[in-house]
Amino acid sequence: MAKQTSVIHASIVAALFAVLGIGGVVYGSRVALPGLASRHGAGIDAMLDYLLITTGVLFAVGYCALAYFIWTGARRGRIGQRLASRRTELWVSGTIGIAVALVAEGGVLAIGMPVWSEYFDATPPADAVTVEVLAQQFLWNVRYAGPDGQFGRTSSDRIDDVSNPMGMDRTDPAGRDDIITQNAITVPSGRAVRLRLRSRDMIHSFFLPHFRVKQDIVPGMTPEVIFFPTREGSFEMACTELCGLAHYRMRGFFDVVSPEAYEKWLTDQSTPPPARR
Ligand SMILES: [Cu+2]
Repeated sequence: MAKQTSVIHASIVAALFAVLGIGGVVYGSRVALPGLASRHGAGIDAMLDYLLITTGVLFAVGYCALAYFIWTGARRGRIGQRLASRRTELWVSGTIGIAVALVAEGGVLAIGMPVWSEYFDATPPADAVTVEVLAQQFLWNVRYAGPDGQFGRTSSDRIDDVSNPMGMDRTDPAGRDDIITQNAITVPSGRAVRLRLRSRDMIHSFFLPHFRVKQDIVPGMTPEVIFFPTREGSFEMACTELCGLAHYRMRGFFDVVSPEAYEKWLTDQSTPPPARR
């Protein structure tokens, strides 16, 4: 009788864990990622789906095997001999280990390498919109080249938090028409976006969840990312490297607008506001 009760208890606990595990996967697969808005992002999503499904299946198979051996092993009175030779044990576990690694790593390479080359190694199209992003505690400085298409010179010794956050060289004519904003990036739809990322003080990480764009920014390095937005809208931009107490304030917006709205936005930024009477 006592044995029956303990079997019932064990079954209830096992069922509870199974419900938690499966429920977690079902819930997580719905809330994990926000709606996709970039071309290369489809490949990243495919890779995540592949990993979730294959490792999920391997996990389930592994646990079923474990349950089977516990079930049959518990009924055995005593273990009198090895059930398999040492060689067979090595061979079986080695084969399973290599097969699992091939499924997981091989799949990641097969799906991931084309995405990697599209995202990091692609030559930007001639009409790509280039935007410079300079991270600092705790905001994003954003710069556009302006009508002349040339970024003005900058240097770190010219940086002044209030009057010159990006360290612009005011004597450089190329920089006169540069447009500077904070915590907001606007780009037109239908064109590739090329982001040149820099950091002023410490490691930040530029994150556009809808675009599957995430790039660490280490001071002294200028990583670039190229991606192609696939829909218009206003999307969240965040820092995803805990960079200090006010890290949470590094939240901004990445707006993809129609080409006409973008031209108007550029003109609005370039013309100084009318003087007040
Ligand atoms: Cu940060």
